[in-house]
Amino acid sequence: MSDTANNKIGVLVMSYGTPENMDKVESYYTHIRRGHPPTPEQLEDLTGRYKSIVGGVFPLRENTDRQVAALQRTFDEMAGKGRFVCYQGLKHAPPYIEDGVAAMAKDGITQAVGIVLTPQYSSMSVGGYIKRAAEEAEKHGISMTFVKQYHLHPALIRSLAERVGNALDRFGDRKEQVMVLFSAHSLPEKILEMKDPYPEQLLETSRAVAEAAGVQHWQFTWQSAGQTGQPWLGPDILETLDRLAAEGTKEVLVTPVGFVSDHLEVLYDIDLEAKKHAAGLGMRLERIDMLNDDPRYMAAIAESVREALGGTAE
Ligand code: FEC
Repeated sequence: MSDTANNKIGVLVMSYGTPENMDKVESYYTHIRRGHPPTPEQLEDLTGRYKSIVGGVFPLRENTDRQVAALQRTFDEMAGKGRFVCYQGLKHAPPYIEDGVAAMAKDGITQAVGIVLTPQYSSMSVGGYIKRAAEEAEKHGISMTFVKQYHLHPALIRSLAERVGNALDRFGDRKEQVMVLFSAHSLPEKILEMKDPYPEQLLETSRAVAEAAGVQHWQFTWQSAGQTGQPWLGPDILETLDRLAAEGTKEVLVTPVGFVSDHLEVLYDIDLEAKKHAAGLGMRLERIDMLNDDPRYMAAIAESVREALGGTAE
């Protein structure tokens, strides 16, 4: 890939997106449902979940902003100011993926790389982001390449392993007994027929983190499955907790390896729902701190972007 005339490389940092405020929950939910508005019950349920999470209603927005700013600083330090320029593109809320690509074009960018703020690839998640960005880039004549996954990047694994170690210390002399439960967002079961790499990549990340943290007792479980009437990958974390409790497990450390930020699926599904469920079973449940703008996570992204350029950004 050749350098651009103005020598700048655009980096499209893509993330899930969250409503801008409470009034936008319905349009956000409708976008997730590919244009089908939610029923009043579904809307009430989602609004209720946003209302009950701590730290403001939409922490993902601020976290994504912080991640993109931190990534820009990382690139500036790594390659000199102005060589890489980061743009944000969200899947389900403004600024949408297409807005990010259009902003690059407006700035005269002709060469770009796209990366998603989730480490593992699935055709239903990352594949969807890439498709939209690639289509928009083509419209603007931008030559764009993508990082599909970075689920085994050494800096990512080290960061997650350190978080596991720190969280295990909270259990004091019980830490050897703790079951480390790696988790990720479920997807419809039909991805298995498509030979999608998502489940295997999640296991690879989990295995590498467990090994780096010296963890013997670990399992993987799904979380946050949707209510779409079709079967989703399981077991769900609540079922896994039931089974672990029946087997005598008393302490669990949830380690979400498919998510990188504090957001609804972590702050509600794990911190409120799963924690309450575990307490009802007489278990203590803790969670690792999320990566957010962790410098090593930012370095993992920046290095993956440079690798995707095949060394032309030196
Ligand atoms: O904090 C926030 O405001 C947003 C949190 C959030 C993240 C997230 C990540 C992923 N999702 C993935 C797949 C699906 C599929 C459906 C689906 C539905 C929802 C709904 C909400 C939601 N997701 Fe999400 N997801 C987040 C939030 N997700 C809200 C709608 C109501 C609900 O089910 O709770 C089903 C779509 C359909 O109906 O057809 C599929 C995957 C990820 C992780 C990768 C990524 O970040 O892109 C996979 C964060």
